Amino acid sequence: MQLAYKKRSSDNTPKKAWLGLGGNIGDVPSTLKYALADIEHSSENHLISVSSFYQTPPWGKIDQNRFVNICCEIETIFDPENLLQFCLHIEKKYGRERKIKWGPRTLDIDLLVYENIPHYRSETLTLPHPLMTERAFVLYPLCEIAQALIVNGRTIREWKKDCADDGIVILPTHFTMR
Ligand code: PH2
Ligand code: MG
Ligand code: MG
Repeated sequence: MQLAYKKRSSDNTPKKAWLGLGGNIGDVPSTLKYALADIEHSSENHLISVSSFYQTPPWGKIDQNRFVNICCEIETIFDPENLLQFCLHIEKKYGRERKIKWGPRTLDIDLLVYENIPHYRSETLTLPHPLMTERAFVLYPLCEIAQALIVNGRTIREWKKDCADDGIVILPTHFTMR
């Protein structure tokens, strides 16, 4: 009980947070579905909505396979640091290895935005995610589930308008909660 209490956000009420998930090694749509199920089945988090699945060209380091990316909204009782640790734990469960910056990965889960904390910076975490407003692979899925969310003074819909679509394709895959 003590541990569960310590993990809670400072005022003890669930907070909304938005996550960006992606990968380009293995059967990524399946990995993403398993990761979403793990989030939903954890006692600290509740899945609110999930975007479509997007096939996206590699960004930043272009000599690698295309990615599949999604975004989701959750309700969480974790504070930002513990939510990040939870995300890293799920990444590891699905074989994440950290070798090359922006390189190939089975699963990446990035904490994008955390409700009521417009800006946050520690050694391990910066909020909002510093590159999210430049990345079509984040803005396209995120705009589906959070178009009016304000990040750095603009809505996600406005950020997306300024972002080239990059050849992004919506996949027929869906996540359904069971
Ligand atoms: N993640 C990166 C680097 N480049 N490109 C795409 N399309 N999707 C990603 O998730 C991605 C990327 C580092 O986190
Ligand atoms: Mg990332
Ligand atoms: Mg990451």
